[in-house]
Amino acid sequence: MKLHWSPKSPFVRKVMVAAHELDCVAQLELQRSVAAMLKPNSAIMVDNPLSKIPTLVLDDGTTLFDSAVICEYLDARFDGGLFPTGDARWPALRWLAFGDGLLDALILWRNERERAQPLQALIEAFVLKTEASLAMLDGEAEALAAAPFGIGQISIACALGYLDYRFDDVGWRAKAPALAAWFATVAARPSFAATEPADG
Ligand SMILES: N[C@@H](CCC(=O)N[C@@H](CS)C(=O)NCC(=O)O)C(=O)O
Repeated sequence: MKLHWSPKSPFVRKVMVAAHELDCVAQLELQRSVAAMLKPNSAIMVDNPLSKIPTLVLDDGTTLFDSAVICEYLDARFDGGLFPTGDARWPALRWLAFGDGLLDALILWRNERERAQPLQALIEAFVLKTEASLAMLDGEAEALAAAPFGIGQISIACALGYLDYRFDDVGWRAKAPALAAWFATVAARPSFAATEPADG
C-alpha cells in the first residue's frame, strides 16, 4: 500500500500512529508528498483530486481518504480495535471529530497568520475556538484516560502535538493542565514517539 505522506502533517500522523499501534507500518510504502492549500499537487491529485494528505493507495489501485477512513480501514484490515463498538463508539467518534475539527481550525489559522495582512477577526475566531476546545477537553481529561485507547485519543493527541509543533506561543499546557497530564502519558507511547513531527 502506498501512503502519500509527510513528516509535518498532523493528519498523516494520525494514520502513522494508528499503523504503529496496529503493528502494520512495514506494509506501508511512504511516498513523500507536499500538500499545500495554495499549490495543488498533481502527483497527489492522481489519487485524490482534493490534493490532500494522507491518501492511501491500495495494491489493487483503490484509493482511500481521508485520515479517519484510512485509520478505520487499517483497523479493520489488521484486526485492531482502535474503533470501539457498542456504547464506547460514540464518545470515540466524537473525540475523533473533535481532534480533526481542532486541526482544521489550526491549519486555517496558521495559513491566515502567514499572510501579509491577516484578517484580524478571523484570527480572533481561531483563538476563541482553540481556547474553548482546550477548556472543554481539559474537563474531559479523566474520560480520555479512562476510555480504552483508540482513535478518539489518537485524534485529540495529534491535535495537541500540532499545537506543540506550530503554536508554541499558545502555551496550551497552562490553559489545560489536566489535559497536559493526560497528553504526557499518550506522548510516551512508542507510536507517538516514533511519529514526532519533523521539518524537512
Ligand atoms: N480531513 C482531512 C484533512 C487532511 C488535510 O487537511 N491535510 C493537509 C495536510 S496536514 C493537506 O493536505 N492540505 C492541503 C490542502 O488543503 O490543499 C483528513 O482527515 O485527512
